[in-house]
Amino acid sequence: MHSTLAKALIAAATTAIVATGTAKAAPENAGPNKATTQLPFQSQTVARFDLPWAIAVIDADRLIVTTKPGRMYLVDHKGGEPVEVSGLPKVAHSGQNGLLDVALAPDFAESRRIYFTYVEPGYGGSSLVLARATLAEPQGEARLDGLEVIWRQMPKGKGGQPGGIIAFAPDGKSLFLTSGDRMRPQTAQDPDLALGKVLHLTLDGKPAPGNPMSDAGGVRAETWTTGHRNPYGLAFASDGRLWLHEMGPKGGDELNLIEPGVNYGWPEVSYGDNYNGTPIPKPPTRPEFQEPALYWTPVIAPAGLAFYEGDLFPAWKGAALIGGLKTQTLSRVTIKGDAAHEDERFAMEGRIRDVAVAPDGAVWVIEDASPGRLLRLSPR
Ligand SMILES: [Ca+2]
Repeated sequence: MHSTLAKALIAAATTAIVATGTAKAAPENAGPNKATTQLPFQSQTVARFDLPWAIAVIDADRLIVTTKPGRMYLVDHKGGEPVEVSGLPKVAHSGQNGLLDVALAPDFAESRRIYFTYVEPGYGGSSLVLARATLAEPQGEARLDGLEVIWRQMPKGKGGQPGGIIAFAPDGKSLFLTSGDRMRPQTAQDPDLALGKVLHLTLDGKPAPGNPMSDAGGVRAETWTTGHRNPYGLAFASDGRLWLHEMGPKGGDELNLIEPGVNYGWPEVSYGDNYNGTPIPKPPTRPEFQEPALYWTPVIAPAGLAFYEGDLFPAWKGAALIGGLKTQTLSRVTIKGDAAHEDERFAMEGRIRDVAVAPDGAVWVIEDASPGRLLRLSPR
């Protein structure tokens, strides 16, 4: 290209980026980070479960644990054995599918209501569903009352990578739900399929008012963001911004800042490539898609996301804690503006499936294994 023309084009492009105000720093690849075995915490094994999937903290001592095969437990780490919760629905447990996330309703202290996700069996395949129920604890027992499915992925179909993470809005008036691509990549770009999306729903599972396509009806009215692969982490930071991580294919795990109406590019662009080796265009080649804030190549297989605001680990305040299934690690990621940096990666002894922070500042993690341990992390 003629050098004068090239300079003019670069100047024009620079002007355009500055003018739109959307210029963002190139994402950082956290891949080469090595896990440290110099751990600032001790791990207390509180219980063991068959394939635990998610944890929800009730208070400093008590948690709810789900297992992928379809069981739910109440745990009191100062009490006895975990108490199994009865009244669970039948789940389609196979591969990555099964009983998934659990979260306390914003008014749990009064209502005792919980929300949870699972893969529901049916003709022609299965579907991700969002359900809610009331947790009753009569005389040392535990059961779900008033179970209702409030959102259902339709049509049913095959495939893993269900997503299924629940995050309530900071005002407690709506919720966000991740939906994976069920191993059918092109669905993530189909605006009429609730696959590869983040949905924004009312507490009754209906499209939340004010969504980017709220007038369009159907799946479009439920959709907050588009173009995700398999998001197993979704959480609000203390500043009220929503963050998500998702597993890439061969390379290209992502941490994304979630903003309404944005398309995050899967499967059109990725810092990873297909498992069969065929390349996928890199995000800078398609500026209409939002780049991640951070990506991991090689992958960590991120699972579980919690922002640390406790007092036991003062150096971690405001950081995102992210489990790694493949790397058997716990990552501490610092966020500054729209950029993210993986500050530390702690070597754990198993595949970390979920992370939570208790009100006393302790960090809780579970392992993806059978048996998989529930661990309470506190300073050495
Ligand atoms: Ca992406």
